[in-house]
Amino acid sequence: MKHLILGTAGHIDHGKTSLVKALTGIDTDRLKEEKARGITIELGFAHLELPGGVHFGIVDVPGHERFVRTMVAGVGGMDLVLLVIACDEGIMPQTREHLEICGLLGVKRGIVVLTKKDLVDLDWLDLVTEEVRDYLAGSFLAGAPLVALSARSGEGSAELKAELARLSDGIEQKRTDAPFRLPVDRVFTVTGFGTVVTGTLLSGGISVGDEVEVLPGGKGGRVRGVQSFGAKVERGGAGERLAVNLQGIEHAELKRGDVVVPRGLYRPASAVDVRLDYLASAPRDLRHRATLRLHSATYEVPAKVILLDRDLLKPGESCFAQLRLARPVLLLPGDPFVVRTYSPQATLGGGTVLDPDPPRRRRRSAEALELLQAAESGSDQERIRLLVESALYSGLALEDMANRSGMSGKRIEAALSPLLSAGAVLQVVKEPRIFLGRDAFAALKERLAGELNSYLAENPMQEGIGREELKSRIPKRSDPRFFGPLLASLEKEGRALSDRDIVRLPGRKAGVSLDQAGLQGMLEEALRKGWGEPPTLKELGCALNCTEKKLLDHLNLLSREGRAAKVKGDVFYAPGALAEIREKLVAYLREKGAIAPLEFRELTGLSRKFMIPLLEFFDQEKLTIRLGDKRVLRKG
Ligand SMILES: Nc1nc2c(ncn2[C@@H]2O[C@H](COP(=O)(O)OP(=O)(O)OP(=O)(O)O)[C@@H](O)[C@H]2O)c(=O)[nH]1
Ligand SMILES: [Mg+2]
Repeated sequence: MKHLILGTAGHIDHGKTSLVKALTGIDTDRLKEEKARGITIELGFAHLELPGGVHFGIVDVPGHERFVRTMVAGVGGMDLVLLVIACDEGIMPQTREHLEICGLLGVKRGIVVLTKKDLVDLDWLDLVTEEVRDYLAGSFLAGAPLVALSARSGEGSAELKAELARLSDGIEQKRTDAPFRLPVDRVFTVTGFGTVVTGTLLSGGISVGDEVEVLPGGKGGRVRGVQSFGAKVERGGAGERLAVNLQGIEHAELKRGDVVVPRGLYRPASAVDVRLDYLASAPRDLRHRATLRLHSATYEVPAKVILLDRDLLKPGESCFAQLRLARPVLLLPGDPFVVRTYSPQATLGGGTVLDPDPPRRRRRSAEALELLQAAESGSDQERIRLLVESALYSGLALEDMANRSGMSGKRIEAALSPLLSAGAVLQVVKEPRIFLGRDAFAALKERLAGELNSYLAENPMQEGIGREELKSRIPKRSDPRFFGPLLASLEKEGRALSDRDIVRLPGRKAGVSLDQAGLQGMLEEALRKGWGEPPTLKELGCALNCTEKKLLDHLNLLSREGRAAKVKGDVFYAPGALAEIREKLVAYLREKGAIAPLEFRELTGLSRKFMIPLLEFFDQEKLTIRLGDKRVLRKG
């Protein structure tokens, strides 16, 4: 059984609801107010099965100009439209507007139904037919079948059904292998069951027990029951009108415009990149940054239009634009939409979503325009390459690739594999899989090499930079997880060398230039001069006009080389001076057995400031051991 959605369109009172009733026997005007006023206010739903094995879900829309927004919500998902024109009135304002909306929302086929045939004579019918044919030339209904009919007498109904059967042969059913997406058009409660939503399933299949999420709110729930065309089923498929009973979500938490999707799969976005077609019938130019209302599927949201390649869009023109939305909604690549104004009420244009979660774009950026061009007409490979490239240093995860391109996992893999083997795209994280473009990878690598080089230039005495330190220098808008592959690539090129927890430059030795040799000589000299009371770092800094940090580096190096003796973090002695003090101390202890600080002071002639660190140093060296306030020689 093939499932298709059939919808009505046309001016108020032209006989849409009567036509649906003539075809199906179902009166879709359910509301009291609809009955009283004789007009349709809400979307109406019916269904029709044709002998050829086609099952139509039918959406009947209101024709009143005040309810165009409701009409728009009904068009989402239509495979086929019946453009209803009453013979006695001919083409009227909403005939035009509805036709334009159907065109913008991607309805590809339809049948023109001239209703109320019983009210006119044949000559008149010929005139109207001609007028309609002329008008439709150039629209998606040019050349569409045309059926004249009377809902009153039933004349023409059989012919219309035959046309429907014929036309539906060539229409492909919506994709059932994609994730399910159900835009909600009605919400109600059924006593004993709870919350029920209805809608046209745009893709995939939804089954009893499925875990769902309602976007944009993100409320989670479970499918308790599914009805398709009023009958209980285990699974509803794409193209069917469904009523879905949801567990765990309250009636008040849902409204028309919400979308039911698998839990955790999609993320609503507050901007979309689109192809924007501006209707020739639009009353004035569209300015950059104008605010309009975007309608897609069953929702509408205010949107600021960022024209990406111009300042004005004239009626009849088309361009790339970014729509910044007043609140996040779920749109996917290829989704059609219309834009309208409310005062005065008018449909101005519409188009197709190209990138449903884009970054803020700079206007007139050649890169952005190229990306959108590819999204619109490029090959899969080109689209994926540009998507990854446009993510720059932050890289693009596989999941985001799927969301932003609208491609299935299989298609993405097929597009990715030649890109990976050509090196145009690199996988930098395994789980989840994240990719970087070639240029971004190379640029990040240069950044890292630059950090390594400049660190070592600033710290000539260091063997290398700490691994974590280097990792922390990856640019903020990138990701520390990329560090491993970046470093590995630098190593492969011989531009870095991992050595346990430091990263070195191959072939470089911690060492000093001539100038620095001079500085070291002066340091040694200063320590020797100070002898038992060497200068502090601060004093050295002033004397040698040098930063303390740099001096400390040099002193540490000197101490590693045995050219200075380190007594404490920043206290250094000339090796000879320390050896002399040590000798004196050992001789004293050998003779006297123990030494108190005061005695040490008499022995060496040093002030307290120098004496204490020295005594502690000898304890630490395990030369002496402290007993009360005295020191004795440590045995062994
Ligand atoms: N004589 C005659 N009257 C018709 C025919 N079809 C519809 N009507 C009448 O036209 C009026 C409007 O019909 P509806 O079917 O409600 O029109 P509609 O297009 O659904 O109107 P809205 O939903 O409000 O836009 C009703 O009074 C119908 O009885 C027809 O084929 N012949
Ligand atoms: Mg109606």
